Amino acid sequence: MKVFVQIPCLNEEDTLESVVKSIPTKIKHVDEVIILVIDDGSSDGTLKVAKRLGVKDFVIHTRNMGLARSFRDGVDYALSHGADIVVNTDGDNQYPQARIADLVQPIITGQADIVIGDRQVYKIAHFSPFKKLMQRFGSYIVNKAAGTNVPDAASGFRAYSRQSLYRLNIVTQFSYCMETIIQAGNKGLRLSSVAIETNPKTRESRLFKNTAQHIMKSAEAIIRSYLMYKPYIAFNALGILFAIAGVIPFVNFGLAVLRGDSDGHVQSLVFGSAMLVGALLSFALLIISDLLRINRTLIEDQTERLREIQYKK
Ligand SMILES: Nc1nc2c(ncn2[C@@H]2O[C@H](COP(=O)(O)OP(=O)(O)O)[C@@H](O)[C@H]2O)c(=O)[nH]1
Ligand SMILES: [Mg+2]
Repeated sequence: MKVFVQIPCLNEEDTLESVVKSIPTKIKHVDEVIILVIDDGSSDGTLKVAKRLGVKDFVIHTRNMGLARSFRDGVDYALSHGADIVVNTDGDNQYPQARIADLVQPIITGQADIVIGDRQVYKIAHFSPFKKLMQRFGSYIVNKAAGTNVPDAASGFRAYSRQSLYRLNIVTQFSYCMETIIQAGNKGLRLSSVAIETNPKTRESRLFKNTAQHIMKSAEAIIRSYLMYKPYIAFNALGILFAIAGVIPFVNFGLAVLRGDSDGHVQSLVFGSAMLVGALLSFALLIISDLLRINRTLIEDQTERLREIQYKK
């Protein structure tokens, strides 16, 4: 059993040492723990620090390509070097690396495909009440869209089985954390959580400038993933709303005719027709998006098989 612990890094020279040093070298049922540093175009001494600490495996981006891409490239490296499990942790020493042993156990025993470190957000001292509320709300929405029960959907401290990585396709630039859960849930992968305590904050988040931006970007990622898997629900609801809004003025007009005062009610017909056109469009989009979804499923199937061949051990 080979475990790769990948650390995506953007200028983490100050904290990388404590991260690397706290990664356990021996884990029950694991033969080898390999540390993989993904340098996402750092301009500081991240690489130098990593090499000094004895890290031998690297993915190096010559310029900054973002966290989602860093994650994907790390996974690609790990899988092509024979990883059975890939653990992700951050370079800012936010997560307790010592708990990696607990994170991988449910995968080793076959009880889970993906294990997520639950930061127990309500306990984190430096999170404001509003941030805590938003984290809970975000997780609630993700779980609704994924049909899962993950307490901390935004946590980046995770372990993935090799098989689950064959099946996940990260397509958004942003918030791969949410995206992977929604995909995993919809693909029937088994997720579980392990409660962890986070380390004291070492620096501000660089992924988000402020909470508003965090919310906007997370919402965007959730809506996009949702549309990807359940477009019919969204367009069906929209279509029905338009249809109701279209039928009411027609009924109204009919009643007016029966009363004999149809004059002056033509606006109802105009409005009703516009709404019915909206309904028609929504239902047409429903069909198209559902066909696209079927197509995507087929392509994803092929991608999974391709990865199986490509990364064959
Ligand atoms: N902000 C940012 N972080 C990156 C990028 N590429 C890799 N990372 C790493 O992603 C991890 C999470 O970033 P961080 O700023 O701590 O975001 P947080 O999850 O909101 O705390 C850190 O290990 C970063 O070094 C990037 O393009 N931007
Ligand atoms: Mg952080």
